[in-house]
Amino acid sequence: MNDDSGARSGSPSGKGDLREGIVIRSTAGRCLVAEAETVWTCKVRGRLKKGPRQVQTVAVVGDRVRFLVLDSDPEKPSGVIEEVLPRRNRISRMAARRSGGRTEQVLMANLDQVVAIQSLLEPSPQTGFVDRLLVAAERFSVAGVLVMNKCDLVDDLEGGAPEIRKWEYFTDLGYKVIWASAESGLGMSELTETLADRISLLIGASGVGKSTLLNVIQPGLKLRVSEVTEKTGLGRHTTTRTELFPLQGGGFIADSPGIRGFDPWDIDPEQVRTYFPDFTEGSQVCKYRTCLHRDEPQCGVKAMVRAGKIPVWRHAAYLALLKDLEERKDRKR
Ligand SMILES: Nc1nc2c(ncn2[C@@H]2O[C@H](COP(=O)(O)OP(=O)(O)O)[C@@H](O)[C@H]2O)c(=O)[nH]1
Ligand SMILES: [Mg+2]
Ligand SMILES: [Zn+2]
Repeated sequence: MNDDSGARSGSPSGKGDLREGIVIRSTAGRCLVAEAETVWTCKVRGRLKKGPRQVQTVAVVGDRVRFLVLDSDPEKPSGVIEEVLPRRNRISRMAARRSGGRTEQVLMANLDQVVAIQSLLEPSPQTGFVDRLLVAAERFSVAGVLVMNKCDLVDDLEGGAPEIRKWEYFTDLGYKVIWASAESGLGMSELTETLADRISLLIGASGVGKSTLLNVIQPGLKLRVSEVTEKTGLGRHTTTRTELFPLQGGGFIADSPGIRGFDPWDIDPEQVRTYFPDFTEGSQVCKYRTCLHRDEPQCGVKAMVRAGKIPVWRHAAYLALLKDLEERKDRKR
């Protein structure tokens, strides 16, 4: 995707060319920028780094940037980032500063979707895991996708054991659910299509088959892929940096050990109910506008649970998340 409109000097492929690419890695001194099949090593133009801003905050992973070509030698392609295009969204966490107070640390920009991966068996789905990940998707206004792997381990997939049918609830809520098996190939083309031309953050517990799935889709792709801990579904804070990996068919997979589980997403307990789209209808008739749908009287959401319109497990997942976020907030005080 060349754009010569701002180029300073002539040649279409050489020095002075202005191009557009996506930042796939950002470190203190420089960025790696993917443009078509080439990965360019780029510095950031000094004027973009006004005040205390560092390179990492000027251009983060996922940013679309315009860069000036310095060297188009395929052995060492390099350039200078001249412009960071407006971000569609950003994922950040509030990091504690030594001086006190908190500062925003942007982990990545322009995410298209959160892909929650779990297996039907071995290991069985973690309670609340998908609900949490989809809250994250709502929080950042990106699509939520659910991949149910290891379908080959279930005898009668269509026939409908209740614990399998349960996941169709998310389809009804408007999320994409992919029934998959890295073993049999089920859902692999749907998964490939879903990942194409998008920036996707994949998250799953250890053992659900993330590496195997990616290896089927693109052999040789070496990713860690965000894992959540078995016990709580919450990730640990790490400072390991985010990176994007280009897919052959276009698109990128975000590998971000810093975005595991829920830690960095900074959601207020009072806010979390707004990220359950199925609660919207019931909450209109709650007696209290500030109702957390927990112990309050005349709660429209609990009425819908009693009427069987919202599953008990879904409401329970909400309550567990609410409690977690409250405890987390207390600890931070
Ligand atoms: N039966 C079955 N096993 C699978 C499937 N996908 C992965 N596995 C197995 O599950 C185990 C964990 O897979 P792995 O990709 O390492 O999981 P990760 O920890 O999420 O990266 C391995 O023994 C895989 O062979 C699948 O679709 N069906
Ligand atoms: Mg793995
Ligand atoms: Zn309520």
